[in-house]
Amino acid sequence: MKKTKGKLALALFMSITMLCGCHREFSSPPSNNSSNVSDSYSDSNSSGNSDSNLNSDTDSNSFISSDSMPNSSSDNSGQNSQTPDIQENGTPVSVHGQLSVRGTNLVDKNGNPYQLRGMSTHGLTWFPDFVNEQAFLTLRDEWKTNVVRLAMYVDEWNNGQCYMNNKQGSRDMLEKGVDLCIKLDMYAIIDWHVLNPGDPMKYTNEAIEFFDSISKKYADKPNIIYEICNEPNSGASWGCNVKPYAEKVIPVIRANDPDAVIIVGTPTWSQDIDQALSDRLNYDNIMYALHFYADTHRDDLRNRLKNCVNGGLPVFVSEFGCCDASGGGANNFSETTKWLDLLDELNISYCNWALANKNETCCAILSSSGANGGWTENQLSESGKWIRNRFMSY
Ligand code: IDC
Repeated sequence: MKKTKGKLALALFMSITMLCGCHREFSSPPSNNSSNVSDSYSDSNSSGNSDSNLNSDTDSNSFISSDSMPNSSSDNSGQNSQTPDIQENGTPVSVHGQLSVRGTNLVDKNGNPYQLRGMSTHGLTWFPDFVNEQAFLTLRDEWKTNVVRLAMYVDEWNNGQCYMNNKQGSRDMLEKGVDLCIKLDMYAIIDWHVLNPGDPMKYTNEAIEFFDSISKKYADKPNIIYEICNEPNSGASWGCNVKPYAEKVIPVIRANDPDAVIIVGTPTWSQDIDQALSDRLNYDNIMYALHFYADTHRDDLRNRLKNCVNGGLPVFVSEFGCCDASGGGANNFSETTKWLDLLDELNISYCNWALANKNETCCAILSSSGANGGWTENQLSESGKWIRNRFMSY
């Protein structure tokens, strides 16, 4: 009798897992060879070139055409008129306070739609120099941004440059960044930068431990937004991996900080927001991450975004690049303009990758320039110049 029951239970389990596809083996995660990763970033919705050189030396001056370059007086066409100016009567958090999610909108303490716009750091322990007060002040007062995304790589292949290899160092850098944002009255996104491994569940226990302690520490600060898994990939699916992971981590944050906005990454490097649309998380104040790299991801992904927002999904573009999905190749500013105009129209917040001076197309600062803010135009990369002008055009 017992045996039959056991067999029945096993059969039931097998059929359920087969139905939801959760029994599936993952394709192997990105190897320790960065060029593999870049190839795979660019695999879906790709309609453009996908140069896989991660450490590209490409300096893409020649790809900029003046008419795709925003400036302070134009290129406002797509702006949502409901979106208030960032610097209205004070600095961002004092004016807008605790943010929350209403329908598809991020709203401020008064319930008005509010758009966060800003830079993402590169890996915090790779480019620690960029976490300094002058740099953040420049982003706030000159670039007119209101948020900094603090990217803490969970597990990478460069020893010592990620959380798993250097928990205390990563945590110290992250807190330095959060404390600066608090001091400067900006919003801060705490990004658990899952990239390797692609399945966020692999470090669920570490994530729980980390988010419990960080959300305790900053529980009373309206500045903080939590991003619990940057980019699930390598076959991690919404139903079998990301959602179950989120259902473990979200309650831990909620127990300490009941109303913080939480961003949840989506499968295929945060492109498959449609998987989340049909199977939403049952918590308030959740936003779903969509990431794009403008020269790789174009109309297909924009259409997916429109459909999902029409279907009621609150989306946050916590990372995008003007170039291709490897972070290299050429910038494509006309596609970036299409993207950002759409985001403005839909009141979707966005952060640009990356505040760093690595010799890589996506990095905003030239490698010959320092980290201390006050950058002049000729200290910025083509991408840096362009995105700064876009921020300043609001
Ligand atoms: C890239 C960095 C690059 C680094 C690489 C591997 O720009 O310097 O060597 O990661 O760690 C993402 C990721 C983001 C990537 C970026 C560009 O979230 O970590 O940064 N990208 O490849 N998703 C799509 C592109």
